[in-house]
Amino acid sequence: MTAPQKARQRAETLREQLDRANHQYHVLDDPDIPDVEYDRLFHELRKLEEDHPDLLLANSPTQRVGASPIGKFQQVTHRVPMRSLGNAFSEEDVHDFEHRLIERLKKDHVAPDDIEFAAEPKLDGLAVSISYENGRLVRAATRGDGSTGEDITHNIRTLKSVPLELRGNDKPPFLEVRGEVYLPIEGFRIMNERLAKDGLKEFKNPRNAAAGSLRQLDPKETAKRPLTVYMYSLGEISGWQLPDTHSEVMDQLTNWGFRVCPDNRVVQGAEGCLEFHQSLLKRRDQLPYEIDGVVYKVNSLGLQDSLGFVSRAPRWAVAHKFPAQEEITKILDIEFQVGRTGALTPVARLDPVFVGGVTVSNATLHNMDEVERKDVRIGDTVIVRRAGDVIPEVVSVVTSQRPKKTRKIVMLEQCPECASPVERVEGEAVSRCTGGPEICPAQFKQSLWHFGSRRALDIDGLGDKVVDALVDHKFVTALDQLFMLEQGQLVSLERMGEKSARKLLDSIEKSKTTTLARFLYGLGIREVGESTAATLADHFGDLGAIENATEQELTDVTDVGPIVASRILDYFSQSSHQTLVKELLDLGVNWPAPAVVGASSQNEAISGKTFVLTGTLVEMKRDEAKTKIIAAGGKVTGSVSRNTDFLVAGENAGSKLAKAEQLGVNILSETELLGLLS
Ligand code: D41
Repeated sequence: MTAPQKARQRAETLREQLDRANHQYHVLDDPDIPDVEYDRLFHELRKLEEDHPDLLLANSPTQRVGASPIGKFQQVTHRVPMRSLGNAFSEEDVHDFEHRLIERLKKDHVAPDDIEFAAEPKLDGLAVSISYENGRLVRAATRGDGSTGEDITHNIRTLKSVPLELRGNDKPPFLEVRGEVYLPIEGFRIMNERLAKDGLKEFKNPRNAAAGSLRQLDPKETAKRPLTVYMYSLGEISGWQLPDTHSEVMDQLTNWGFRVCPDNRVVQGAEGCLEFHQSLLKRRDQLPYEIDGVVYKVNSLGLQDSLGFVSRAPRWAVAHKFPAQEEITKILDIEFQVGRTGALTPVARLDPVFVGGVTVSNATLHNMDEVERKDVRIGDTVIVRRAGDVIPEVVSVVTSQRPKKTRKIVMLEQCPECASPVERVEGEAVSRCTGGPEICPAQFKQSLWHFGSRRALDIDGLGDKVVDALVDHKFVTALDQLFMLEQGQLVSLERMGEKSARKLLDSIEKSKTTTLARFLYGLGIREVGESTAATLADHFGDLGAIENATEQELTDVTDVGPIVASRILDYFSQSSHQTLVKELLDLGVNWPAPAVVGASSQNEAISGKTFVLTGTLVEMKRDEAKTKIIAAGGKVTGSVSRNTDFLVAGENAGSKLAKAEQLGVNILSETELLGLLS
């Protein structure tokens, strides 16, 4: 072989290897070579192409960011229009949708008993069209108004999840695919972090960030953004035999090397659609991408043809929206809520608004730094967000709608609950009531509620209403008095019958037998959260040792730094706390003595190992599993990393499972976990 022949062959091999590595990494989320190896191959190819310019091909992996900035975007006409989607907002709308389909198909004498649907998450990104001639990417365009979009070929080429060259053998002479370009939530977070660090304006949401990234005139800018894409339909196509169903088309797109959403499902009838909607709505906050609903498409392409289009939307598809997570409303007033540690949180009283599926009339402003950063004032029109079960928050002010008269928000000088002075420690974002739970009823109520909460003493029936009543009636003025309550006192409370009083007393009695970790956590020592409490309990084994520990002994414990240590020392140095703890023990609060170190209660399979729990567990609640793992000497964390020893995957496990697989973390089923625990 001559030298130029050799170079040509080497370049070809390198291109194949790089394309394959790209596909593994960006489409399958399953990298199979290390980054450094990719870089080596990439640089070798680039060098070869520099030395032999005749070897350079337009679709070489080195040419993704080849183009220079353009002056403006060219217009592109979609020969097959990009349709829009009709909307459904309720279950009834979905049943109506199915009903319309059946009626229409009956007329054509093709009505099936039960219609099969392809159900897909509806990504909140930007619709694009990408065209291939003889397997090569030639053009990409935005959806625009559906008939004309903008040419964004140079930007789309920078997305490594988009093949420049179709994979496989069965390549049509012409193929147009359509999909949604979006920013994964993690990518959005990283991008905003970078912008903030550079003192630049952050993007409001992943959708805006994706749109802004695609509309860059310089592809080098687009290449810096972690954009990706899921394909969801075909556009124009020639010289290729269509399969029978949409889901088969999606399978073929996967074969050609495109990314297709792994959460797509084929379901039966409106009922199947609604189940899909519900299960995805539940998982909404765990998904690695943002969605604003789901899309149902009649799966049979033959039926799609019979149904056709009405104005600009197909009759055979509908978008079933999720409740909006953001809404606009007005701030009527600001109040300050006093938390367990005295922190004063500014809370906006809102003109009630339906958002995230419920009516919201209060939203947190977090702290005064946030109030200033967002420049929120009373009277302002604001965007309120309620995502999942998170407390609703004020996101930003709609400054264009600011009335002439607004009132600035100022921190109080006195606690609204007990009139003690409010202080703000230098360098901290929060202001605090200095009264403490002994003086401030708000702090005491929160402490009491915390003491009885699920992860502390777990007292069933001690909700915030009952806590308020007990404190307001002065039945409980210190934690220990909880254990002196009597039936007569309880039934004298509003909305408390004989039966619920009995039940509450029973669960208070039951809560006396607990664990050292729960008890410590329940005391509500600042900076001592659930996991620190567990570590302390584990390390010291008994309460006396913790009460009498020196600073040195405390900081010797993993994860306990000087601040946490000083909070613990501070807490137990107060005589009121010493008395309280003694009282609680005298009243019968108890926990099993610690196992002797090295004795048989340590579970070897679990002790010292780090676990992550994901998905729905069937046999036990996640909390329960967590408690058991910790009790067996293991650790439970929230996210998968190289330090994770086991991922326990329940039903519908999602991104954490994928990540664990990628990192080669051991994966356990719930049954296997139970096996280890027993
Ligand atoms: O995920 C999406 N955003 C999505 C959008 C999807 N999964 N499927 C879609 N299917 C269509 C039809 C049925 C018209 C092929 C769509 C869209 N359209 C769409 N995106 C923007 C406007 C319409």
